[in-house]
Amino acid sequence: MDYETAKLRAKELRDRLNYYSRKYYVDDDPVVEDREYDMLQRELLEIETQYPDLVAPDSPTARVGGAADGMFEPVPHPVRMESLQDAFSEEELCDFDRRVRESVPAAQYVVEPKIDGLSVSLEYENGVFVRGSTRGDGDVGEDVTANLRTVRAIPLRLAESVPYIEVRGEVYMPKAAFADLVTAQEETGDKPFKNPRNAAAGSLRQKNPQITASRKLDIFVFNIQRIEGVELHGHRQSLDYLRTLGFRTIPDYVRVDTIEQAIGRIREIGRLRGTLPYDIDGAVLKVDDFDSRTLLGSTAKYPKWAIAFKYPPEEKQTTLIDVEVAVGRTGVLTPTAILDPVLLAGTTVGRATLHNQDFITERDIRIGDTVTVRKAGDIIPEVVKVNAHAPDSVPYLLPQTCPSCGSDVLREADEAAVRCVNPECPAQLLCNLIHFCSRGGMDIEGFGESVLEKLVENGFLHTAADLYRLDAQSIQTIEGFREKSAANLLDAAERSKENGLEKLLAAFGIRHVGEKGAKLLAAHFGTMEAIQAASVEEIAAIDGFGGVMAQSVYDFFALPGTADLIDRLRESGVQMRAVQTVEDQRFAGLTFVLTGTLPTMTRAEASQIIERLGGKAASSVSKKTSYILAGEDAGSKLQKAQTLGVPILTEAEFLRMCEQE
Ligand code: 0OX
Repeated sequence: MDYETAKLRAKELRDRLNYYSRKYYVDDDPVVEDREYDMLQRELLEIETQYPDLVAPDSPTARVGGAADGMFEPVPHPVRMESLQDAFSEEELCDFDRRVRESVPAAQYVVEPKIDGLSVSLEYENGVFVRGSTRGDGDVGEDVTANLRTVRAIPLRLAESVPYIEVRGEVYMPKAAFADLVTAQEETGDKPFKNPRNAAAGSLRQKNPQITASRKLDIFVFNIQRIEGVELHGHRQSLDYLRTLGFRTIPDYVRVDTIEQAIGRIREIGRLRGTLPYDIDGAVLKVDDFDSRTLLGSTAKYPKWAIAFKYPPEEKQTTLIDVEVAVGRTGVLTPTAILDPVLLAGTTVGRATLHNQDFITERDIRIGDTVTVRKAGDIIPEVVKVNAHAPDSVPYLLPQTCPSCGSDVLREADEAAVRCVNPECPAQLLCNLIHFCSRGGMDIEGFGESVLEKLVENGFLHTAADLYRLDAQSIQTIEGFREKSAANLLDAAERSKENGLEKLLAAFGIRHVGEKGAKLLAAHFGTMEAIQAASVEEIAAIDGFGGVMAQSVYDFFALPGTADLIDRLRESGVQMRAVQTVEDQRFAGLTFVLTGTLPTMTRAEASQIIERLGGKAASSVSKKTSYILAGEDAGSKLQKAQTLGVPILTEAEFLRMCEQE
């Protein structure tokens, strides 16, 4: 690749990886398969190795993992929580072995499964659990002690009173617990987690430990980071010792003498993968002997004595029997392949997403085709390719009319999605109602999918405004509802009337406007009337709003049914003023990055002040950062800020900026 092409590609890769990484670590909402991320990251690394001057300060290759975002107290890791180098083929494992044997000719390895959860550190003083933290970027993590205390498998007191020990393990959510959680989330209309790893991460980074406690997390411990008063010589020995202390240690590990045996074991773990009660995303190969590890040492990021083998996503061939088209809340027609069921990565797969018309056309997927389906780390299977078309088949086209209401569908020029634009479409109505009542919307307890479905079916709900006009008698016509349960539903609806403008706007589910956008809208305009009267330009002037968002808000309020919906909600007593208007916006347009320990306040408190004054608290430093607020032991972020010339504030200077004039 020539320099100019490499430069362009590196920029594209950096932007994509940074976006994916933010979705994964900050929003707990991954948008690509882990393997795709790994592959893109590797491509970027290769370009950067070939052209070192293309290494940019914001390169995702320079970062190990999820940077802290100030929600929890920072915890430095004196012994770095290193990440693992990846291998995607057996050949790469042999290369690793060759490198190891140059320094340690008789190396023995331990092979263990690689649990797909999140790494944590647990510290014990005199045998008592005193602190638990996330890995963060490897040097500094976040204090999640209260949440980790709720994980039953973590001993709060060890069987032996060692003066000091810090161990590392992987917190994960068993597959069964994940399935139950998703079912419950679907019932309550909450956005379900995409995979067990995400569910574990979301559960651990909760402000309320009671929520973490309800999530059935588990842990496997696999490393001693620091220890006082005990001497250990090898990995296997240390795992045995950890078990005697009362830890749940990494299961199914074996010690081998050669790379061939290691590969054999790795293949075996790969075959077992689907039958395990937890997700694994690979297998780890580690040199057993500690002196040999010291001899091999580490690079800036990872130890040279260990490597992670990542399994290719499992693929199977099957027949695509039919295509089912559903209509979502925003009217988007989503095609799903109905498959002849196949066993894939431990579960029977009978459906796979087809995303949209472009996806189908690019692969020329037709009904009756023999297709390859894949299920990687994620839960949703996908059609990878067509192996053979069915005889006499024709290219598949999404219907031209809505499968729910029969209206014509539309495809906007710059969009992949085909949508039904009939605001009264019943399929959309149900999805809209589910969203309206969900936690992210008006948070009306009891109005889950099945209850709403019955209310719609029985003709009690035609718009969200009807939720506030229900009576106990109508509800009791639904099977399973008695006086008390009907009254509970009505109470919940009544209570939600006081939620305020912000929740109501979020409940409308305006395209491109999530909870954050609703908050900004409410804070900026203060009343529903003001928003209804606003022009696109006035809406676009809100800091944090883009043109697409503004247009979408404007379009929503211009829809024929919107004014009527709002009037009817108002008549029922639904409150439409912003609960709290932001008056002082002195930090509007400014982005702050917090790092290190501040003398008097926590980072969460500082973030709250910044946001209250209209600013943004971000997790990583870039050219767009306005200020870095640095406390004691500020690490790499401070260095990066210095290189980029970002102004650095002490807490005292920051507080001065916040003072009332
Ligand atoms: C896992 C896992 C993660 C110790 C030194 C570098 C990585 N997810 O199951 N990490 C490690 O090892 C650390 N082992 C594992 N089994």
